[in-house]
Formats: sequence, structure tokens, C-alpha cells
Amino acid sequence: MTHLSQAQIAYYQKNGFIFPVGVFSEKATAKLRNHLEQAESKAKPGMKQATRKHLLITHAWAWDLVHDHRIVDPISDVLGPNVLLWSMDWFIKEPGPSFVSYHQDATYWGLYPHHVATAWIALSDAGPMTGPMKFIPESHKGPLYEQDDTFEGNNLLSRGQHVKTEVNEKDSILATLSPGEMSIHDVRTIHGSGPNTTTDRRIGMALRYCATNVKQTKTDRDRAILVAGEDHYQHFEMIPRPIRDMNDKALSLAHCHSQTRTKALMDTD
Ligand SMILES: O=C(O)CCC(=O)C(=O)O
Repeated sequence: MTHLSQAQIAYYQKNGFIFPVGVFSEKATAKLRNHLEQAESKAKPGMKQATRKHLLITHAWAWDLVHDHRIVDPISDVLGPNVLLWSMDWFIKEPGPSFVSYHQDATYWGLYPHHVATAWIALSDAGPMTGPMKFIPESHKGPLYEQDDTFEGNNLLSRGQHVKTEVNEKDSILATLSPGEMSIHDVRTIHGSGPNTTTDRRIGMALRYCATNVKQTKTDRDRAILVAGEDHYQHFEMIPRPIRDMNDKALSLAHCHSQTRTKALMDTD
């Protein structure tokens, strides 16, 4: 059974997030982590982040993964039957002081309407000491706040975005996950995370999904992958499955895609 229960769907709608949702076995999770770390080890100096970001364009395993029904079924439960994958982001917190400030994704992605949700999948332990995500319940029903760009050194967000409202830490829910489990959060939910005080890296694969009626408002040219149902709107250009890992065509598409996104959105993190 890969779908959410009615109670889980109701919890998500009320609170703006749900966890834990079991997705992968220990073995399957270890295999995925290995895929990622192999790609990282082959990346040219200074290119690790870009390599990770483009895996779904350059590597068939990543393109296939975003279609996996164990992820897509629960996502369809909250977004409806016609679903696109918009982005694959990685939140890798090495042991140390890195953190993620409280923010709302909807503020800067340009996607509208906000029928958008993130499947955040733990490829390592995301227990209480690793700096798991923290969600503010029901914040998805409130306003979309302006954000301050702080450019703090240890902030994993590209511009150190902080939501411009008082967030009471006591209201936050710590979304601890075991390897292979995921949380799902709404694009308007306020969330962040603290430092990783363990000795292993905390690896979060953040898959951003949206309903097919969603449009990119910041540029006419954006890309996605249809992962469920039908796309009657065709607001996005489709990313093809790479014929061979790291083939020239895929690499050139990854380069072009990166330029479009950077220009239109600055950075999506
Ligand atoms: O992994 C984290 O700690 C934060 C993730 C996040 O901000 C996101 O997935 O939108």
C-alpha cells in the first residue's frame, strides 16, 4: 500500500505537512545513497552541487526515481492525479554548524497556483541530533511573508532567506525520519532546520512536485517531467530520460537548464 490514509491526508491538509511516510527499504536507500555519492566523487572540483542538481537530467536512475510510485502515489493524494516533477534538490548537512533558516518555498519559486509539494526523502538518518526539518503547523494557511536575504555563511539556503515574521520555536514540529522515510510539505509551509551534531552527513533529497495546472510565472521557459496522469496544460517543456548517463545531449541540456533557472529564479533553494 503506497497511498496515504484518509487520516494522513486530513493531517496534511490541516497542518501543511505529513511525516513519516515509509518509502524505501534499508537496502534500497543504501543503493540510492551510493548512486549519489558515486556521482559526487566523479564531480569536477567545485561542481558537486551542480552535479547533484542535474542528476535527473544526466542520470537514468534519478529520472526513474522521481517516477517511483512509492513517492508519486502519496504526492498524488495531496496534489491530485496529474503531477509534474519540477525540481530535484539536495539538502546535505555535513556534521557541523550548517542550518536552514525559516522560510516559505512559495515566495521565490515563481510557481502558481500553489498546488506544489515537496517530498523530502532521508537517504541517511534524520534523527533529532542530525538537524531534521522543523515545520510550523498551519502556516500554509497564513500569509506569504516577505523574506530577508541574510547571506549567512552557515545557512544552506542560497541567499540565507529568513521569513519576515516572528516564528515561535515552541510551535515547531521536529520531523525526524529514519533512512528511507519521507516527509511531504506544502509550498507555503514555514520550515527550517538546525545544525547536524552527529558524525554522519544528513542527506535529504527534496523532490518538488506540482499539479499540471501550475505555471512558472517568472519565465516562459521552464522544464519539468510528467510523473502521473496527463498534462492538458503543457506549461513546461519535458525533460527526456537520458539515453546514457552523462551523454553529451543530457549534459548540454543540464547546462542550458541551469542557465534558465539561474536567470529567472536566481537559485531555487
Ligand atoms: O533539509 C533541510 O533542512 C531544509 C529543506 C528545505 O528547506 C526544503 O526542502 O524546502
